[in-house]
Amino acid sequence: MARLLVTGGAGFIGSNFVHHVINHTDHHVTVLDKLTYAGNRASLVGLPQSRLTFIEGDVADSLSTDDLVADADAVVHFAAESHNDNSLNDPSPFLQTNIVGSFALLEAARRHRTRFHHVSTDEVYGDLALEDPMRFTESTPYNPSSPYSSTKAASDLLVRAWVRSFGVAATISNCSNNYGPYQHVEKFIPRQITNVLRGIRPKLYGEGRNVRDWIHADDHSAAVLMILEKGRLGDTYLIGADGEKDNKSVVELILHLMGQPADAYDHVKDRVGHDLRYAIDSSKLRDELGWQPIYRDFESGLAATIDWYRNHEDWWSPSKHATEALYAQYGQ
Ligand code: NAD
Ligand code: TDX
Repeated sequence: MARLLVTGGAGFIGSNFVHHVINHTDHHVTVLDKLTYAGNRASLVGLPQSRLTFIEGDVADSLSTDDLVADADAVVHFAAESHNDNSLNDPSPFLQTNIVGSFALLEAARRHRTRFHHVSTDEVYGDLALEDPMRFTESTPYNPSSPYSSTKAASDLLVRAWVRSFGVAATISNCSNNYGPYQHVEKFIPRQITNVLRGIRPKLYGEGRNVRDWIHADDHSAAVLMILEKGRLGDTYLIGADGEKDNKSVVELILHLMGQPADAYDHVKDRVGHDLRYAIDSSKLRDELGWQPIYRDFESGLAATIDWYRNHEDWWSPSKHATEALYAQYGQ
């Protein structure tokens, strides 16, 4: 049995990963999470106490994280400030957590020779034109657009440097847009679902032509676990499930699945510097490690996600009002 330290395990993808690990392995999980506005202990409720330890703390606090990294067989690093819109309004916490926090963890992994996996995003590669047949691969040059994606690019580069300079046993994964349960209501899909549940019209940035490559969070979790167990040290793996959709189509599908008219949404102010399109070629992960997504049908995955939000209003309701108040402040 291995001992995993999962940073950001009370967030969206981190909590899905903890559920996945507990359900599919016999590893023990220690979650280290600062419980920012995006962290929620309720996302870990129901998991067996014997398999899970929760520590509230900051990844950038190197004194308190050192022992946790020393005690772990592997660190899976999800903790981050993750929302592009927030990074445009106040970049500072993004630099602190995504760069200084990753640096502190890498130093601890170096000291204790702990296996390290860094969870990152396809946004480090910038964006693609709508009509471009190309997709991102592991050799696409870095070209991030937002404060968020530039801090994720910076932390990827720190990991690469710590591998090469200090021999840290690390891997990196860059994944596309996730959807599924436990995602904060600030993000596109849960925002629109919970808007409809509250009788508020969904909000589409600009014309809604921007394309995102959707993957279910549980498929992301399975890929991260596989890279942790079988990935080549020092390597980067792209994770994606061939799920390209433009935002307008996603809003229309949510409205359709929730029994609303197709045009019952508002166009609002576009995001500054809004990336046009992300698309992942995950051949390396599929060919070398044998990973395959299980959620291949976006419509049924989305319908299950809508059901989850419908049945878990107690989970999302406490964040909804403040989130919409913040969007209203920025005209979105
Ligand atoms: P999230 O915002 O839902 O969760 C982030 C978690 O990290 C929260 O629980 C928060 O409390 C915690 N956290 C924040 N700062 C911390 C700190 N200083 N110390 C300890 N914990 C801290 O984010 P998410 O969407 O689950 O993303 C998780 C990771 O996956 C991020 O690294 C993100 O860049 C990456 N990623 C996300 C997506 C996506 O679609 N959401 C896609 C690809 C990669
Ligand atoms: O209300 C909205 N209306 C809208 O049209 C919101 C919140 C978003 N959008 C658009 C912006 C994007 O084109 O929807 C798309 C998705 O937006 P987000 O959910 O904010 O995700 P994105 O900016 O694409 O980034 C996400 O995927 C990559 C995650 O938040 C990142 O953490 C991850 O790295």
